Amino acid sequence: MAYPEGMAVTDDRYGADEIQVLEGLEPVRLRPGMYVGGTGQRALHHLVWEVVDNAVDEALAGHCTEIRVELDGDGVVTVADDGRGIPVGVNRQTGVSALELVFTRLHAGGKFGGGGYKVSGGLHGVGASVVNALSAWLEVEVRREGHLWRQRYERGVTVTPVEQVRPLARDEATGTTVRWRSDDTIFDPGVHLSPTTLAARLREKAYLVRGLRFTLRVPGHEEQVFRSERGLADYVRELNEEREPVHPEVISLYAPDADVPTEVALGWTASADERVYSFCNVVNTVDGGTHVSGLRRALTRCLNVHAWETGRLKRDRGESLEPKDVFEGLTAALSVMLEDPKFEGQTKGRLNNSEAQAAVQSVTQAAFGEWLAARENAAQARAILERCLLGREIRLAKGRISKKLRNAATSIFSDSNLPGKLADTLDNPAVAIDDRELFVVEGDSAGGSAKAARDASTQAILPIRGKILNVLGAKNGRAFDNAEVDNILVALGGRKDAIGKTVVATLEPAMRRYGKVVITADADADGAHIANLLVTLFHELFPRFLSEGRLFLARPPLFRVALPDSSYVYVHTERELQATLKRTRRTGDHVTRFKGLGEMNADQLRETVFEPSTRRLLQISMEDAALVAETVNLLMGSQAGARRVWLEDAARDVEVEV
Ligand code: TSJ
Repeated sequence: MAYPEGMAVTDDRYGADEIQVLEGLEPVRLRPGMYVGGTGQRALHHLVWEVVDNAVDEALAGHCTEIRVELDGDGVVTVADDGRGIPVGVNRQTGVSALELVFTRLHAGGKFGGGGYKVSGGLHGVGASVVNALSAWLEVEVRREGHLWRQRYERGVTVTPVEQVRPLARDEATGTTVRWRSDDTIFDPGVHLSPTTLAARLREKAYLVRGLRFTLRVPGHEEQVFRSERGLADYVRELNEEREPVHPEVISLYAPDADVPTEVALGWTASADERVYSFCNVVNTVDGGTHVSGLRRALTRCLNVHAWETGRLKRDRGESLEPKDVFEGLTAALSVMLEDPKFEGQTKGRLNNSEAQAAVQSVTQAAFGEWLAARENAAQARAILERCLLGREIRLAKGRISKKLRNAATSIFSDSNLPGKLADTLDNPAVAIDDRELFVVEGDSAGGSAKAARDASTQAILPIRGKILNVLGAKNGRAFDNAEVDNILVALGGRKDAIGKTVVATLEPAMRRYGKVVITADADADGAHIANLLVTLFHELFPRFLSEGRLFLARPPLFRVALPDSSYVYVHTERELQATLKRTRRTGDHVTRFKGLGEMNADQLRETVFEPSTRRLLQISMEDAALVAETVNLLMGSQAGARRVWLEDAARDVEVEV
């Protein structure tokens, strides 16, 4: 093994005995991945956290109030604290300064001397020596025992002894400062420390160690300070800033003096997801673990007891909340301190100490139980319980729906419940659902000729009579009291489910009976009104179907112009008619005007509405439908106004694929 200049140090204290120490760090340089998880950007940040976490440990031991992190823009990092200073005394066994051992021996961090750390962070526990090993150079300064002490290393090798630099000034505080430049022969080219990543992690650490002040200095940026007085409660408040809280105050449970010091902060929101942030010894346990299980059990238990005691759930009827109900919409932060943390999993992100579960569970159960029962929290406790009960209702409703869907799946092909008026597609399993079209046709008479004009293998007709219900005017779930609305739902393959008094329609993609719906109404004001109401219905009840671009509006022509060769062209607007007459040199005598679909014969209907190669359809986008629904809503009750709403304003013409 070739050692650099460091070996040439002539001081007697750095003789042959120390080869052992120097050899100690060579494995780190040979296999950095094993110690810092690689040689990329993450690994580079890892060095900073390794050093910062040592200073955090000093704060947790109660001896440090501030940690400063500074980048000089040239790859040099400085981390400084105002703790007691790393001990500099010579270790009896080795004859080497404790300070030097910290930086030159693997796993030496925090384990030496008496009265070391009660708990130790550094998830990976590799210590400062790993940072030293992977640095081109590293300098440490200690202010302690009345003096400033200094030592320098290069590539992990000691190059100066522990020097007494000068006495401390009278008002000069004790502390440790470490400055280093990572070795770019080890790290990937171009990797650098990210100020935003550093800031985010320092902010997080500030929440985890109440009162500890972090400052971050980066060239070209103002100094950032992170400090929290109320710990995780501040964190949860920040995390929930964009959400709708269910109760005004974040709940803070704090047991710093428990056997397993524990802190919990809880904030329920109206959001559907759960966010649980967990930490052990100030290190994020991204995959949770035993401490999170303890929290789950305790919160579920407490809220069940509260629900039973307040009579909101009946215990004797077996009614209870599940953890899922309780955690829906919850933002929780949980921090525990363990003397001997066991981190498991691929990325060491899961805590595995069984004592952590018992401890968190008992601390949380006692403190949260008391909080829920306290008179001054009655209103908030009620709001939280109602949120959990809603979670339960949703869970039960989902269960009922999927059970019904499972049951329905076997009977779907029997068609026995389909609307009597539906002229369905032929029962040919070779025709895919996506290739099937449902034409919702206004009026029974038009329905009759439509039946003759369609291609029965792919096209179904559902005639609806007169005006359909404006679903926006219907109370919760009452839309399906309307037979036409109900027919549309059932024909499409949808289901109705009651959640309490509310009827919910579901149109599961797997249960669909058609891939497209074509609204077929006359090209007049009444037809437009019906089309508007149908589009509104889809917007309100089947938004997914709509958003997938499956809803269309048939555009039957208003005129037909006969040409000299006995062929003809269909024309859709007054303006188009004028242009066509001019272009074909025909007159009004050659024009047929259609007053409605009912006036067309089957051939004309086939050509203008059903035949994919000749028909005109408008695809209704979500935006179009939203606009229509909004307008319908605006004009609700004002029939005269509603008649003037012409869907054409909102819809856009598209080429429709065959
Ligand atoms: F990571 C590190 F080693 F480089 C490092 C350690 C970096 C920084 C910025 C700070 C520290 C550090 C270590 N700050 N404070 C301490 N404290 C001790 O090492 C210490 C001090 C006193 C006693 C004692 O028992 O008197 C024990 C210890 C472990």
